[in-house]
Amino acid sequence: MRRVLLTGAGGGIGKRMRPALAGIYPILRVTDMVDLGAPGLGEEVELADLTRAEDLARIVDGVDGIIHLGGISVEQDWEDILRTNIDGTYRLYEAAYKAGVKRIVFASSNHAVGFYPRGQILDGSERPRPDCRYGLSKVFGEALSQYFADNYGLGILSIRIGWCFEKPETQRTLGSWVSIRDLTQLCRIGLDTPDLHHEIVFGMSDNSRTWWDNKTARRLGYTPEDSSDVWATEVDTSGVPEPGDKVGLAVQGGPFASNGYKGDPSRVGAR
Ligand code: 15L
Repeated sequence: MRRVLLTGAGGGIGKRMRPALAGIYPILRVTDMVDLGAPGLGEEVELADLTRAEDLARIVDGVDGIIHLGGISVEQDWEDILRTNIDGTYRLYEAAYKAGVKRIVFASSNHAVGFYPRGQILDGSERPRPDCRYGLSKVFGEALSQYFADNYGLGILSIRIGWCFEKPETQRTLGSWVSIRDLTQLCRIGLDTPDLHHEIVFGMSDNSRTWWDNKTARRLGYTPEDSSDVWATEVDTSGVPEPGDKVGLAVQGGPFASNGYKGDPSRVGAR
């Protein structure tokens, strides 16, 4: 990999991953719609709107691999999700293929499978169960990744990212927490592993209390350096109350599954 493109570089994860990627690849091209400041050593900065074809063609030009963090990262109206996460991601992949990009790391989310009950162990081979429109767009992105691997020969890693903030605050996020260092390691695995087709892994650190078996990530060489275990006692004794309604508290997606839920909450545990 000579030139790597980081989309969403001005977002919550992007801002922290940008310095973590500094100096790893000869050129890091960072892009977002918001001001990203001056380029650092070995960096190129591009302002771009991922829903504009001309911007897409410009940012993928000369790129070997993409870490695609850009887009909407929470639940939103269908029109916005459709334009940015679904249509925008498809068009980015299409532009990437045309430009000869070989690798993509797709920032999927645990909300692609957020309607699985808490306690059920997932390993990435299960059927999707999105918990909201945002989660549905991540299911689309995983399917898109499979299609571009199968049909166009790109190597793609979909990472179902958990809770990538400084530290976990609830029982749910103790299970899903990932440090920026570990998430960056996973992205590098996606860019650098030889002969990658398409794999789905969980973006989590080495957490003991989790509902995810990250065996595919381990097979690809992932050795997380951080763990939410160091905050377990703090969360047990003084963590914030678990947010969400009855449905959210029953399923892995938590409050994302609560938003706009129209069904019968008593059925969730049974499914
Ligand atoms: C996500 O996908 C979101 O982008 C992030 O903001 C968190 O809320 C996280 O999931 C979560 O599962 O809580």
